[in-house]
This record gives sequence, C-alpha cells and structure tokens, in this order.
Amino acid sequence: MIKVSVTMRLTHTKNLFFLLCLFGSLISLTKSQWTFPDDFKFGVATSAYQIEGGWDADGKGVSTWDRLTHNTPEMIQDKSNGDIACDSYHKWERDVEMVKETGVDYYRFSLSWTRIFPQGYINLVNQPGVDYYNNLINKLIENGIEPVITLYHWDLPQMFSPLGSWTSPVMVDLFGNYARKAFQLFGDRVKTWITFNEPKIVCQDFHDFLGNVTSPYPKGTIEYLCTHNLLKAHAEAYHIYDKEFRPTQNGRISITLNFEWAEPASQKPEDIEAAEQRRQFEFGLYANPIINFDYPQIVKDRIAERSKKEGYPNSRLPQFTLAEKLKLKGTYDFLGLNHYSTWYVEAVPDQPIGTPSYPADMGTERFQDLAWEESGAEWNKVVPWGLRHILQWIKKTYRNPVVLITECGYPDRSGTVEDEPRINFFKKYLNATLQAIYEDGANVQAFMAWSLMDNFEWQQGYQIKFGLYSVDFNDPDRPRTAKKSVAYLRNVVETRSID
Ligand code: GBH
Repeated sequence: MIKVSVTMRLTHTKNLFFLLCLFGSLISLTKSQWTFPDDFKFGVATSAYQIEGGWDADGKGVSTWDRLTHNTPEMIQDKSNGDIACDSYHKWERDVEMVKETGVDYYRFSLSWTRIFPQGYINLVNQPGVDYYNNLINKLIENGIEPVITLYHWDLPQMFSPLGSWTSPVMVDLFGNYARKAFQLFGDRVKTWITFNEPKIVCQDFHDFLGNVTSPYPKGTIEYLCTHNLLKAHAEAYHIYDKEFRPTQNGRISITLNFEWAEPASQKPEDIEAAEQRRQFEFGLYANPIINFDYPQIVKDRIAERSKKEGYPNSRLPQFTLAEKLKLKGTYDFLGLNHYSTWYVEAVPDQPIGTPSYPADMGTERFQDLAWEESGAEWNKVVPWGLRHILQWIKKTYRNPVVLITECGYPDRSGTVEDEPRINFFKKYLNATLQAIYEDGANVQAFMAWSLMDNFEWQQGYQIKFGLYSVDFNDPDRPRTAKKSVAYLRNVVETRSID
C-alpha cells in the first residue's frame, strides 16, 4: 500500500488539477479492490449426461445420447460415451463434498428425464431415479448449498425421437407434464429452475446429434420448427410454475441461453450492422420472444425474404399467433447466460439463393484474433471484454434484467491440477463481471463456473477438461482430485474479491 499525504493550497488551479488527478488515481486504486455485492452468488455447474453414468441403472430409460453414443460411436471424437462418465449416480455424496469445498452458494445440475420417467411419459415413474435426486438435493441443502436445476440439458427420452423430437408440437405438452412433475417432486426445496440449457445448440447446431432425425432432413426448416416448439414448451413450463407452484413454492424460473459475443470487425457501419444481425440470429431469436415480443424483426425479415425467393409459400420461420406471443412475453424471472468466447463479425455479401440453411439466413462472417490467448478448445479463446460487452448489450436491449451467469469456464487438454491458466481465466472473467456491475450498472447476480469436475464433453468425449476437480477416468472408482483453481475460487467466495 502507498500512503500519500498532501498539503496544498486549493486556490491555485494547478494544484486543483493535481488534486483531481490524485483523486482519480485513488479511485482506480479502489477499483482493483472492488468486491462482489453481498447478495451476489457463486456456483459450480454440471449436467446429467456429462457426469452421472448409470445409463441403465435401476430402471433408467434410454435417452438420445445413450442411443447416439451406442449406435454411432464414430460421432464422438474419441468414440467414448457417458455410460459411466464420472459415475455421479453412485458418487453423489463425494460431489456434494466437493461443492462444499469450493465454498460456493449454488450447485447447478440437470435432471435426466429418463432416470425419472424411463419412457418419457409421466405415467411411469422410476422411484430409484426420484430417490437419487431427492438424496442429492437434501444433502446439498444440509450443507448449506442451494440446488439450481436445469430440466433439459440435451438428453431427451429416446422414446420421443420417432415423434420428431423438438420439431414436433407434441413436445410442448410432453415437456409441460414433465416440468410439472419435477416441480411437484422437488419444488418444495428447489427455488431456482431453468427450463432449457442453450436452445441454440439444441435447435441450430445439433441436428446430426439429436439422434432423432434421419438424413436427409429439411435443412433451413427443421431448425426453426425446433426453435418454435422449444420456446412454446418453455412458456408452458413457466406458466405451469407460475400458476400452480409459485404461490406455495415461491421460487423463480427461466431459461439459459448461450452467447458468444459478436464484436464488429471494424467501425464501418456495415460491420456494426453485421455484428448486430449476428447477435439477433444467435441470441435474439430466443431472448426476444421471451423478454421483448416475438422474433426479432431482422430475423423475421431475412428468413421471409429468402424463403420467398426460394419458392416457399410461407416463411420457413413459423409465425406465433398473437396469443402465443403474449403467452411467451415475460416468461423469465431472470436471464440465464452461458458464455465462453468472442468473435469478430464482418459484413459479407449474402449467399446466393440455393439450399436453405440457418447460416445462410444469418449471413455475415466471423473470425477470431490469432493474438487472443488460446485454451484447450480451438473455439474457446480468452477474451474477457467479450463478457463485459454482452452484459452491456443485454442491459441495453432487454431493459437490464437480472442475469445469472449459469456457465463460464476454461478447457485444457491435460487435466493438470496445476491449472494456473484456468485461475487466470476466472480472474479475468470475474473482473469483467465486476466491471459490468460497477461501471456499467448491469444487474448480474451470480457466476457459476463450468464445471465442478472434468466430464464427458459431448462430441469431444473426454479429450477436453473444464473441471475444477480432475477425475481419473481409468480408475473404476473415478477418484476426484482438487485442482489449484478450487482454492482460488474458494478464496474469491470468502474474500468476495478476485485477488
Ligand atoms: C456448453 O455449451 C454446454 O452447456 C456444456 O454442456 C458444455 O460442457 C460446455 O459448453 C463446454 O463445451 O467449434 O466453432 O463450431 C457451450 C456451447 C457449443 C460453444 C459448441 C462452442 C463450438 C463452436 N458450445 N461450440 S465451433
């Protein structure tokens, strides 16, 4: 600490100027010592298929990810699967211990739909599955940790694939029924609910992975049918909670959207516009109907125009009725945000009319700066200001909603416990969060680290590791070891500051 004592006469302008500068530097001194607000919460996150294993244990039904990894292992880069994963189905007590060790307030995990309802429909309940989540929830609460539950983190009952999965409107009620049961079973103790994790990945990026669509499928159409039904299913679950459970359970419910920041590649008006167009296609497509009203205008216009030129009788983007728009509007008690990385976006000429697709509808081009710090995943560059820009943009675009950062994290390939780069990543992204709170007035109320432990990283199998704890996947006991980042996070939570 530098101690300054100054005596001066304020009548002199030069001295006044000096005093102002001194004030300025004192303020920036305190800035690096910002602390997280008292009601700011920290958390760690996982998802069912990525950690649980026990894929057919005690009556669990088959999910799309069980089917996909078993039938087409070549779809996964290391041909692995989540059959055992971290074996959290058996090791849940150790998991709770670990969350406790990190010192955080929240544990965000997801329910495996087919562990509770093996056939997807709610007529058949698998009691061991219900017991599993009851035990986990109770143990968390005993340890002073709040459970945050995601209802759908990508593992759909395989039973629904022949129905067309999310491309079918029947999913709205099927999801509503499942959500209602979850609220009945666990809502007396669970006060924060997330309907869907990252609909963009489910609907725009994952078609080959849903395990439900046979090729060929109508590209440029299926994405929007999925979006449409998923949004309606979200609204259905929200209103079920609102009407039937909120009065007695008093919790909150929303959705988690992923957002990779789109920064204009230059200050040219066309690049500024391109970046905004990209945000609307990647984020606004989901956020706008929920927070504002209907799909974003630019999205509606572009898809309608291209559909027309392609000879479709209607836009490939379905239209909501007025009643549906009104039903969707406001179906959030907070906004769940998953954030990993940032891209520069530039304007490029639109693709000629040809095969319809979501990327062609979206237009624009994106790239990353080679100078940006790398991680263990090619797409995941360390760009903390991207998070700050997102939080500023959300504040401006959606009237400063409460934001819970439900995922943010750093992957490496080694899984080393000496994970200084991960610590630096958290330091920088937490600092960006502090800047957004204190300099920009963003209403961010939580930061949940992805992930509690190394786990099954979807198409990349076990090759990339996001964990605060490492897991030995070669040992049948799946022992977990704290990485250095655990102590770092614990210190952040205790001191409420990043250093
Ligand atoms: C999250 O999705 C998931 O919610 C979580 O389950 C997962 O473990 C975590 O990310 C870490 O991956 O290769 O350029 O096409 C984040 C969404 C989807 C972002 C895939 C990056 C790849 C971009 N991610 N995407 S690219």
